[in-house]
Amino acid sequence: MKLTKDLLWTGLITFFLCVGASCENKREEIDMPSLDLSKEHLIPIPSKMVASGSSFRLDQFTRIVTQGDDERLEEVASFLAEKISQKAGIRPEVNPESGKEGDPVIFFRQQGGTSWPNREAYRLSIFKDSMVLEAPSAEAAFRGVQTIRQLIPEVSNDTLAAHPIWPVASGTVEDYPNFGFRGSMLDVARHFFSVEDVKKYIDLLAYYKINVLHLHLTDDQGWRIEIKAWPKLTEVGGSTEVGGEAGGFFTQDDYKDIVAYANAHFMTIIPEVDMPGHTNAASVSYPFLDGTGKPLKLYEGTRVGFSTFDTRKDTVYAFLDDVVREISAITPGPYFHIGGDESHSTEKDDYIYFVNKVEKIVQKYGKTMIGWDEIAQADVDPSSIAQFWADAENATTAVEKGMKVILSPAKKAYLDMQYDTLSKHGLHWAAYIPVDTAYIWNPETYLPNIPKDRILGVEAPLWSETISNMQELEYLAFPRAIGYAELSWSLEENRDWEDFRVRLANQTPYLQMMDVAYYPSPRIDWVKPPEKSREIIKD
Ligand code: TNX
Repeated sequence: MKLTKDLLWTGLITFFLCVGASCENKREEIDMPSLDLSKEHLIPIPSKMVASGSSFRLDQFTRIVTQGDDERLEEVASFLAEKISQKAGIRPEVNPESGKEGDPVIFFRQQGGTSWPNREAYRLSIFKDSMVLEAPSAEAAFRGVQTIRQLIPEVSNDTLAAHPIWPVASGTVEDYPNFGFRGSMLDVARHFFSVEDVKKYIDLLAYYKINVLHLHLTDDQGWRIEIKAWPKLTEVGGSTEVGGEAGGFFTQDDYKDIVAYANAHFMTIIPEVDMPGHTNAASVSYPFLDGTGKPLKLYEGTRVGFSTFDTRKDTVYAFLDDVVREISAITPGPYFHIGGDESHSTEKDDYIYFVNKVEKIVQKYGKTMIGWDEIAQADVDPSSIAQFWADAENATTAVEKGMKVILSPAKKAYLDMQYDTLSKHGLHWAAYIPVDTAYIWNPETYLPNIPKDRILGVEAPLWSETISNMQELEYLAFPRAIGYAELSWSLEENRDWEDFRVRLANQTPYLQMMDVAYYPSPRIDWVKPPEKSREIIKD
């Protein structure tokens, strides 16, 4: 049944490519090598793979053809063409006018229907002369494209034909994510990171099918997002950072640029404005916001819990209305994160009053509220989401209130925890998290009393008290973020540390190509990337 369908598609593709073109001069038959798809080093590991023992010929004659009404399908095809060109130096044409029979084709076929396991599911069928990526949408096809990228070898084979060929193992991949929410968080408040830095982080995460980037935009040490109605937030509040360096902030245009870049990677940006605690930078900029009554000055240290908004002042909520409105207007994603953690200087009843009021503001601007797990103590709406980081009781309370939970257990998923006592950067208040500890846990059973359908997904936060540049960021995030990608995408029955270890060891060519300063954990037998065999010849 399956085979017949595949044959039909290969025939259809050939027909499509021959229309309007000369199909007479068939190319020489190239004997493609036998490759084993099941031995490829894919991360996250797909739901199902069946190898067929041959290989697809990727070369300078390869074209990409799309079929479907999702207007972004061709954009996804062009994304793949661009990535192939960066890796191999050949750029497949997308939807060319014509093609020659026998030339290899990568076919993107949008297929609706309800038989897909979920929204991001895709099927990739790889034959000798064609590769067929079937998916219900451009978004799902984008996830499949990451699989294709990972299957393309680093170096070409120069002996199969007169021109270089990148053989891709043949067979079928049927894949879908276990969780629809697969995220990381970047703290740009403790130390500021530039638009370019954030874009590189997006590139790296998207390659491993992560689809959410949560930006921690404000904290005691810095306010990093322009609010037009309140310019001092960034002029004053954005002027420093931990250690006293210059700080910085995103203009609204910068933020839009990040959002657009994330969108091009089918990634949702979640903005966080942390409150009512973690608000020193805001209160120094506009002292009427302050609820501590203590002298205010810019803060360059790393303590937490000393600041709070004045939760009983109407002007504070008028201010927050502007902030939530302006940020929501430039955030296409459905979420607004209000922080809500470690408000040690806010009285409990003030805290509850505050979260209740801010939830209404967030809803007024059409967003779903997310907060760190403490927000479950307020009278939160079931549509709001709690992000578990430390207190299992709060997570249970959230679920009792009908809320969904994002899992970010500090002991397992905090990217800012040191790997071990020798780690150059990071903290260890929650744990030391070596690469295996980060991988070996099950999000579905980590917390008792939380059924799977209450878990939105997994997010690995990267707090930035101890990191101030991209190399340091990469040292903490990689390779662990790659493990979290697998933990949130792949099914538990397919996850295995020993197997992951080997696949992770083989990420070196990609990490090296991307110039990632990853932590070379001694628990991984890192593979030395192959040398490029010769200059790539373009036709
Ligand atoms: C706790 S996790 C915090 C952050 C710190 C982090 C450092 C959370 C919601 N709050 O303010 O940066 O620990 O690991």
